[in-house]
Amino acid sequence: MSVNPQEPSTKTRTVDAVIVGAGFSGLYLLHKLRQQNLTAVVFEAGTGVGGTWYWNRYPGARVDVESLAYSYSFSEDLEQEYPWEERYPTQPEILKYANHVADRFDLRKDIVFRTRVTSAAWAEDQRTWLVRTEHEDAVTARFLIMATGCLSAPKLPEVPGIENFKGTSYQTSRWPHEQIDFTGQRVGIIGTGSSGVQSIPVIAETADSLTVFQRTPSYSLPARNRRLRDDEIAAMRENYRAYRKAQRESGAGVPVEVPTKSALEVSEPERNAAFEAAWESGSLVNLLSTFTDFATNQQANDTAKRWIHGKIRDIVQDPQTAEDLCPDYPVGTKRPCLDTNYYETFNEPHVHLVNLKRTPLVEVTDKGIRTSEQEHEFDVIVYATGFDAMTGALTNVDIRGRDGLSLKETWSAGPRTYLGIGSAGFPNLFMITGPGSPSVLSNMIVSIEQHVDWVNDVIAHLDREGLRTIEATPAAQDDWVDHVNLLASYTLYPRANSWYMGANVPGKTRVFMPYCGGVGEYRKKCDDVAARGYEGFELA
Ligand code: N01
Repeated sequence: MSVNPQEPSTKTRTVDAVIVGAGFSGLYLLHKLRQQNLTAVVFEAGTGVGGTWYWNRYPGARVDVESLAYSYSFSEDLEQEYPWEERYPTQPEILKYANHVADRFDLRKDIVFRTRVTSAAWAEDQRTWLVRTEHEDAVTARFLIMATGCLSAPKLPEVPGIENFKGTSYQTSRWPHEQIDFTGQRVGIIGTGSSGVQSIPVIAETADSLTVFQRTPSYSLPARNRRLRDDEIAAMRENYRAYRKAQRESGAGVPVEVPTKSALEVSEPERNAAFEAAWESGSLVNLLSTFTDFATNQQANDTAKRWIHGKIRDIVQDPQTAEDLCPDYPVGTKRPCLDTNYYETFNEPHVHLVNLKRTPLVEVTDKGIRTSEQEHEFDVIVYATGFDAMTGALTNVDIRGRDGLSLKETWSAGPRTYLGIGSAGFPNLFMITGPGSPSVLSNMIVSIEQHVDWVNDVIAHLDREGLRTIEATPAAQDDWVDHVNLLASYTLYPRANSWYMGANVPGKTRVFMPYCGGVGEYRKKCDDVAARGYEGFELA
């Protein structure tokens, strides 16, 4: 089936699978399904491929996993030939890679761009999905595969007056395609998660003034980014198969030395040396795996917290600003950041920090931002205020399963999935890196490839066996949700108001959404389920 990407068609048609999203998941899915001689159409809201890396074009945007590890493993030729340039590639470099993959595997002809999927309804008599788009496309498909990403439904701050601002506003996750010049501009930015932490130093380089509105500070490590050396690229290429195996068996999709000691059983100098080594390495996983009990024991975690506070106080000259930048929740329970000159930027005389815990946001005015203390006037406001994570992109589509069951309503008290792949009541619906899978706690590409391979295998199995449908059983789903919650309850994760918990979206039920048992364990579970004839799923 061929669709001209520039001219979204309005004809009703039938394919084996509708894929929603042309990011790293959607691209690989399309490639895999085609290899099975299945027909698929991908609907993509953007004008190009790349998903996260298409939308998040803000200054300073980079990935926090190293390029040689944050890349597809399915094609050895691609792996051997792709010329990565930097340790932590920039957004343009990653987008170039996504485009290269789309061209190399001739994927574009089955992608309909500029087209958002609005609804999908299961037709029991046909045992197919009817998928509709904003352009009135209607496609019938045996399988609906949501490759919509975990951080793709953006949210603005819940303050009145955003529309009243007379200057220019930008949202980090909806950044314009052209270069923005901040020279001579008074800029205000709301949000200090990864997007804020990465963009603040770059915006500060040219802005006349930059005022940072912080509700919750982040823990951030210096990325120590650099150009890759030829010898390290060659060494990785030589060793890629073994490295990929180690990735798949690891905790977070990035192989690291597994810690053997508690933070509380070593001397303070030994502990501090371990933290210093992680800080110097410029790697988040190194920090998070310094000790065995970092994620589970408050006292152990406090040692890291105090140590990082010391670093912040060493770097930031103004004592009040330094205190305001010190987080008080356990390290790692909100996603930590990797930065280049983040804390240093607050030593610049034209950069100011506003602590919203002391002086909350009141409104956006025509001139700028008003807190409980004063009105700040700006030419530009940047919103780095995050996403309705993990569920937003799924529930934004009106998905109706058996008997008109609404996914959004079914998940109103928190997402319910089996393995983060399927959901009871929604036959032949697959989620790539859905809630209940390791997803955001891992190197996303490792998790994406695992889900795509698993989904592809189960579709092949159904076809081989002459079966039409697969659906999670309510019992298996309940057990899985309980298991995911139980694992989270052993950790410190639930102690922070994070987007992992849905705490950043007012009214969203608080539940820890990802599976925190590690990608290696998770993969074993998925393989085991498949080996037992897709145990926990009903096949018919
Ligand atoms: O979003 P966030 P993000 N009033 O939700 C604040 C990945 N990522 O786009 O923490 C005032 O982390 C909010 O405050 P609080 C990565 O997984 C990766 O930065 O809710 N402030 C917070 O400070 C990351 O974790 C990379 O109290 C408000 C900020 O806005 C995830 O994406 C780069 C507010 C939002 O931070 C999301 O990151 C970028 C309000 N009403 C992103 N509402 C890399 O790979 C929100 N905030 C490096």
